Amino acid sequence: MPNSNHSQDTKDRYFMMLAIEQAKRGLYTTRPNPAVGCVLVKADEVVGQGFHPKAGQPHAEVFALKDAGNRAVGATAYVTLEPCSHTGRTPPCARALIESGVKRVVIAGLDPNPQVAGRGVKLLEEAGIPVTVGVLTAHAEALNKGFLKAMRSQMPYVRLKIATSLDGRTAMASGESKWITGTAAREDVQKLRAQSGAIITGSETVIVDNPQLNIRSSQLGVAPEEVPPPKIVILDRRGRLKHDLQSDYQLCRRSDTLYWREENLIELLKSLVRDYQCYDVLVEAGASVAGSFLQQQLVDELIVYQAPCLLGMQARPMVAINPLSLAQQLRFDVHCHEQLGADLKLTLYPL
Ligand code: AOF
Ligand code: ZN
Repeated sequence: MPNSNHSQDTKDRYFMMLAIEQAKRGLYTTRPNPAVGCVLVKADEVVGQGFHPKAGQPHAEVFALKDAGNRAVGATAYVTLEPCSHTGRTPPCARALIESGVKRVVIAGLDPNPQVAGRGVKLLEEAGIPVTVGVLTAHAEALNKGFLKAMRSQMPYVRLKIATSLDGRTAMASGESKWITGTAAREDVQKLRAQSGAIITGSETVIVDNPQLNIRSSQLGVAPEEVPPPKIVILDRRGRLKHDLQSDYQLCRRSDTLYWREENLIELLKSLVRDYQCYDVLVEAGASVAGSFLQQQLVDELIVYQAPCLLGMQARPMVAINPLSLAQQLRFDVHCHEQLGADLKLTLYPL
């Protein structure tokens, strides 16, 4: 807890960190809304806190104001996203803050939602409340990569997840693949799924693996049934999953399955944002789908779970790409590496 000797900047960062911790509590349940947290501080003490739990329910600021009661008067509000100015499913938070009597507002970053986009700050300033923008922006934005990218560019944030051996193999030639990575890595995949509005897979994966692609983890901090189920998209360009076959495969039986029969992946991604409000997209598929996404530069983040084993030359490779020379290689920046059980997790950004 900062004391009176600390500078205002240090205090602002500290309390914004607490607001970010609040926001994280909604990470798996707010879709398609962003995860947002709010902390109210008076005389260096937290007097109220809250987060946005679910689309349709009140926003973070409202919960924090309720928590603080009349202690909100004269407090500083720390919010991880610009308070909204629009009447959506709930009334505008900027108004609620003004009416509560807070004396200052600190926000991590502006809300690019065209319905807000600076108007929240404007409302507060017009009411005579000083606003500081830009405290721990990157930290706060890391929670809402999909929402932010979709609002800014109408394209989703695409994560490509691949589980491989040391020699980059994802299954034996027969298709056998359960399991190459251990339980800790597979639990981590549950978090990726729970963050995603849609999961894209290929018909080949459905036929060979019959995956469930469901959320069943007890490690999310919320019950799996609280997580809005991701839409399942099956790339089925050759129409191999005919209607009469559907009952044989678990994914095909899900009512929210979308079959995509076109070649155009960009159109699919745009449609997921525009028609389904899916802002975070996870690709879990075989080598050819993974290769298409990479080669068309549609991947924002590559996540590789690498098991310390060798599966050999006959086993299936991780991506079907065919660079003709070293100059055509696909390269990445290693953003993060960690060990999960016996396996490695690499988070990479395409260069
Ligand atoms: C805030 N605080 O905690 C969140 C905000 O449909 P609604 O009424 O829930 O509005 C959703 C939009 O509000 C969402 O797209 C984003 O722009 C903003 N989210 N704003 O002041 C919050 N979650
Ligand atoms: Zn709001």
